[in-house]
Amino acid sequence: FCASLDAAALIERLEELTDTVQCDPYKVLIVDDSRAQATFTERTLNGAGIVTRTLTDPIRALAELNDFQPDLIILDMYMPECLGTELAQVIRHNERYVSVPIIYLSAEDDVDKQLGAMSEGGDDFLTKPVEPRHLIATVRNRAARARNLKARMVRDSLTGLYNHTHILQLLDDARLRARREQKPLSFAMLDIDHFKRVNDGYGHPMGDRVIKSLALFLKQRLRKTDHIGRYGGEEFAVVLPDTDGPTAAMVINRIRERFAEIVYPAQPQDLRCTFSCGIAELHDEPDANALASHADEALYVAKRGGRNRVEV
Ligand code: GH3
Ligand code: MG
Ligand code: MG
Ligand code: MG
Repeated sequence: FCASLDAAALIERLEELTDTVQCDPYKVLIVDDSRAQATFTERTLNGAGIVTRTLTDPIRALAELNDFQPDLIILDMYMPECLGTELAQVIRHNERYVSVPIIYLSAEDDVDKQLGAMSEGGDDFLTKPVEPRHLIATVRNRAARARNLKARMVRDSLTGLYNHTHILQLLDDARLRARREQKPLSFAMLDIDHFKRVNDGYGHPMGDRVIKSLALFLKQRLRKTDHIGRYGGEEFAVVLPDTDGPTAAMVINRIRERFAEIVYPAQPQDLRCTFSCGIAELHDEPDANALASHADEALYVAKRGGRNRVEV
């Protein structure tokens, strides 16, 4: 990157990045009290390049969902601990899993019972023994559609970054992991300085270009393991796992300096922009919101201190 960047080229690159197709293998959680049945399902799906994890004890399903993050769930109907339909309802009560496809796989051949099960949180009902190609096609189609929908739901359409809700969810996941593994975690909030002047002086489309170019700048310069979100209009949020406050400040400061060098060609004169940033390092905050409000306080200090700066 040279000091004066061509904003149009930047935005083109951003669109390329946003469009990159996800091609990780689909992940399927199988819940079945019969080991033999589960093994058959596993082998069929694994043979088609689908990754599986199996639970013979449905009680562990919720913990496993959080850990494995499956694209789809295959549920047995009759298990000693609980019915498949009961488990489906518990899963559906969790906001994060309302749209994960649930497929029942059972020897139950009474159509009324099958329809009843589908009305209680399930999407499809396959009868054992299932034709392998039928199972694979059902899983692939449902998982593909669900993944596509989820990708849209969690992203901001202007920048392709994670949206407000999702970045806070990722922050909370990262917070729990950091606590468990005794590792540092930082959360950064960025806000473009005097952005109203950009809109007022150069028009809303120029404002959008600046927002997009900062989004791309962050994507290119942060690590793959960092999560970047558009927190609000011209506000961004970054989750930095394994990173303490001073290190996060160093990283964002470098980005801040380079971002301030970008020149947006415009009339009557070229435009330059800066941002301010507040960083919070995880201590014992009970949830993501508490950590976010600490970052917000630091951001306020950065603004009060004159803008174009990073505060921890
Ligand atoms: P400060 O340095 O204190 O942050 O000043 P500011 O002007 O950036 O302050 P403020 O946060 O009040 O203004 C943000 C402006 O961003 C207001 C709103 O019109 C504009 N904005 C919000 N979302 C968008 C967007 O998607 N596109 C454009 N072009 N402007 C937006
Ligand atoms: Mg069973
Ligand atoms: Mg703002
Ligand atoms: Mg602002």
